[in-house]
Amino acid sequence: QTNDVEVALFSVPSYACQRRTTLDNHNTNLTDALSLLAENAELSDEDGRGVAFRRAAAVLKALPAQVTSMSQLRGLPCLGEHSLRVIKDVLENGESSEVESTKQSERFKALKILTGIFGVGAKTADRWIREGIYNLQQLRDSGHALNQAQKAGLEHYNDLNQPVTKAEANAIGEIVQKAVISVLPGSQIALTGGFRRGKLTGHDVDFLITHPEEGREVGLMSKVVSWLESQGFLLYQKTTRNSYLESKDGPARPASNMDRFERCFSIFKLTKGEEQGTTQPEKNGVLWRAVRVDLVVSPISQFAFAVLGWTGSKLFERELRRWAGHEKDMSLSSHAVFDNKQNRYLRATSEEEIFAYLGLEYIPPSERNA
Ligand code: DGT
Ligand code: MG
Repeated sequence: QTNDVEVALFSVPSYACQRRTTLDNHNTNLTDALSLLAENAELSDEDGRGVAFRRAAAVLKALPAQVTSMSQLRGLPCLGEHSLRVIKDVLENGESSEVESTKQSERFKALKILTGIFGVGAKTADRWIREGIYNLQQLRDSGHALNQAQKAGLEHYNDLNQPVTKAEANAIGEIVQKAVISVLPGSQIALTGGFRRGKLTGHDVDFLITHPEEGREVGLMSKVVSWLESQGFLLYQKTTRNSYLESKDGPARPASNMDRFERCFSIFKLTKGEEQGTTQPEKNGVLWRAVRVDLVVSPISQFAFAVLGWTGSKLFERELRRWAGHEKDMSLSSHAVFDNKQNRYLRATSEEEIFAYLGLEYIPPSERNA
């Protein structure tokens, strides 16, 4: 007889876009810990560390079973010294001391509260914290001048920090659908973001809008927004103009990973009961709630790239672009893919074609939850 326990070794490819990652995560104890450290790094302007923790968490999300011992991790990619230390702590002690101390730190708590305000990013939150502002009341009392987005964010703080359900996303989808066909018959919408990946809740609802005839989508956003406003559906909106046409450096090389589609950041006023299947009683007699909604308009010629780019997850997108650049000498964006070797753009009308160009097995949205 032997006391050797057979330890299953997992094998995982190193880019998240080479893996199938469903929502069925067998290692939430570990991925929650690593995700919290990633979030803390991102909120502290340490993006490199943030990505390292995100990559480590994503590897664990892709495993077919729960990890119970460090020896099972041998040979897995993306697990750096720091991530391994956190994992070891959780496996051996049930929790990570670094995660627990981060969670309890006044700075982290304040960053979470302040960036929970729509329109407030890590930089602004950090500046306020250095002035001694740690919560909403201190912010209100400080007399700081807030921009329109932040005012709306503060006003609807509780609603916007309550997860959006799939039923609510569907209800908003029907409203957006009605808006687009009212202002331009034949227009089409696609639900993107986390809900397209099968998530049951989200922090917002993301839609892509297009029209099957190239060029007809020009001017569409302002008409859709006006329609929604006239019907009383918008509590706040800010539309940013597409700068793609004016850009000199080409669609595959945006200044950052922000793309150049015409985009509307909005806060919807969703009447309760408008979503199907809710049994929720109205609270305090309030008959509606605020929901963050992002609208993006894409010309049909770029639609497949836009759908791929807006479906996420964020890490999956980042890994797709890294794969394209490092492994295929191509530049991928939400507009196009440029083949540096052939010195030309490659056309695509479906996500499947884009994966094929990149030499990747097709991964459906429900398996992009890296
Ligand atoms: P959520 O909303 O927190 O439940 O999760 P997601 O996955 O829907 O994340 P979200 O809404 O922040 O973004 C949806 C996807 O769209 C995300 O995976 C990456 C992409 N995305 C977000 N903002 C931009 C942007 O400015 N440009 C491009 N190209 N993509 C973006
Ligand atoms: Mg989303």
